[in-house]
Amino acid sequence: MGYDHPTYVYWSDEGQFDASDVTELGGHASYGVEAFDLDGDVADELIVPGAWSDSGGQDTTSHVYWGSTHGLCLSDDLSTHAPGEVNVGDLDGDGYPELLFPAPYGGEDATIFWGSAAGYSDDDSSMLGDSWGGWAALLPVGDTAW
Ligand SMILES: [Ca+2]
Ligand SMILES: [Ca+2]
Repeated sequence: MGYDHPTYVYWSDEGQFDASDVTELGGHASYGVEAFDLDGDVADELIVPGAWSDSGGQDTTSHVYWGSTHGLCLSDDLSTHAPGEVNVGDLDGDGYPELLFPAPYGGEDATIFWGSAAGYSDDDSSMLGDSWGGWAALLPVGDTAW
């Protein structure tokens, strides 16, 4: 059984949905999808955590689909460990939110992707360094005052 199940966005038109007005996004049995305006341009981005790899393993790809007035653009693809969900918060106060993906199944590290004007990438990320730190990463970080 594969886990290559996409994520669907149904677009509304004045509060009405039409089943034919749908966008299929990459996804891996994702749940815990978040909409958040990461770059402050008013259009929300869609953060799609990878729940499982296609083969069911923990090495997953999570996606940030960038919002615009024309819909969703191509994604930043991030290497994660079956996070299933994401937390968003500006941990260093520079105005760019960080993405915190837990690693809830153990044996892997939770990952912080640092926000910047260039978006998000594996090259600008930090492991929390504790194989069970994934559970701690499930705490909300969006309204911290530190
Ligand atoms: Ca935005
Ligand atoms: Ca930041």
